[in-house]
Amino acid sequence: MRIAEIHIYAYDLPVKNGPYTMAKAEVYSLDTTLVKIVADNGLVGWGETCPVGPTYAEAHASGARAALAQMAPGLIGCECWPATLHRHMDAQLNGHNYAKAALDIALYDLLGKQLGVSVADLLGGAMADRVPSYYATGVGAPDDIARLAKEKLDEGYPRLQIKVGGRPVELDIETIRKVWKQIGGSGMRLAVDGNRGWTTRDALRVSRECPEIPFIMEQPCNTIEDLAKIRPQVSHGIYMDENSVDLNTVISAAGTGLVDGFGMKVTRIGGLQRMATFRDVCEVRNLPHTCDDSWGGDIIAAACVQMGATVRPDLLEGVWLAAPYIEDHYDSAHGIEIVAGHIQRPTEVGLGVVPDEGCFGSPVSSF
Ligand code: 0XW
Ligand code: MG
Repeated sequence: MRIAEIHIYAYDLPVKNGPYTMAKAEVYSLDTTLVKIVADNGLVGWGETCPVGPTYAEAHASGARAALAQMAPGLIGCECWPATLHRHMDAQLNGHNYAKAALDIALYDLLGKQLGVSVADLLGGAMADRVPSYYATGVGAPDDIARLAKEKLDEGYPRLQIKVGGRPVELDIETIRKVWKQIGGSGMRLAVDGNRGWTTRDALRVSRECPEIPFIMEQPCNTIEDLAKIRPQVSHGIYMDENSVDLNTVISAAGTGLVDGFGMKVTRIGGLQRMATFRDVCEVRNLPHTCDDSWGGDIIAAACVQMGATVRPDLLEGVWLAAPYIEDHYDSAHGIEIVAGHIQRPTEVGLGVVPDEGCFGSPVSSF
């Protein structure tokens, strides 16, 4: 089976009750990119990549489409195997993992359909058909976030991620304490995500002033050097998110014990093939991690759930989806939803979701 056609689509995903706020970003609507690969036997596979605005990661929506258009002509005729595709993509363009990921996901969807198995099977086999999710709040007033925390606990979420940073650190400390008052003792796990927004001074202060609250600090500061600086001085676990831009960085961070886990995005690491390697590296080092993407609709959601289902359950911190912030589904019959803080994995072949006919309008480019 070889790649015969590649079609690229752009689609807007408005944020329900927006904006969504993080330390360095406020987003109202996300510009997602969909990729359709048609094989020479007529089978179709879908992929997606959707940066959560231009300031979260080193990625932006029109950059994804430009990178895809750069690579696409050189991929026509490529055999439909993941490692082959990655070598062909790397021969066309250096870096740009988040764009390559859309093609990688589409290829896995195609391959699953061809072989009659789900993407989770292609990735090694599902450990579970229902995976845990976690709820991520925005940056907000301490009382509001504490109220939301209780609400999400009652809904059945096993984990909460609260956003901090980009404001006086005293407000972040107050938020952490008020949230813990609501969820402490319930079993709900807590991540405090700075999204690169704290100075090392802020991170040290938060850890010193909240020693009794067992949260993990996710990407508290901007750089790997900052993480290394605070590492020996904090009593809280540190997870790397935005800094883990590729497998090379992850292997160093895991290998040197710089971090205790990862917030990981399928598109940032370069797609499902790279994510499976990441999963295996983490398993060898007993490092917990999430299995998310930064944003996107049913296609990326299905990719994250299929992947998440293959992670050793005690290491899976959860599969985060943008679904609670999005109004519509691409696949009106099999759209991916979070119910009671968990997600049912589609068991149909490939990703298990198929966008409704004409959902994204005409392609912005076709090869
Ligand atoms: C909570 N997320 C998975 C969603 C937003 O894209 C940010 C991200 C994170 O953990 O940084
Ligand atoms: Mg994060």
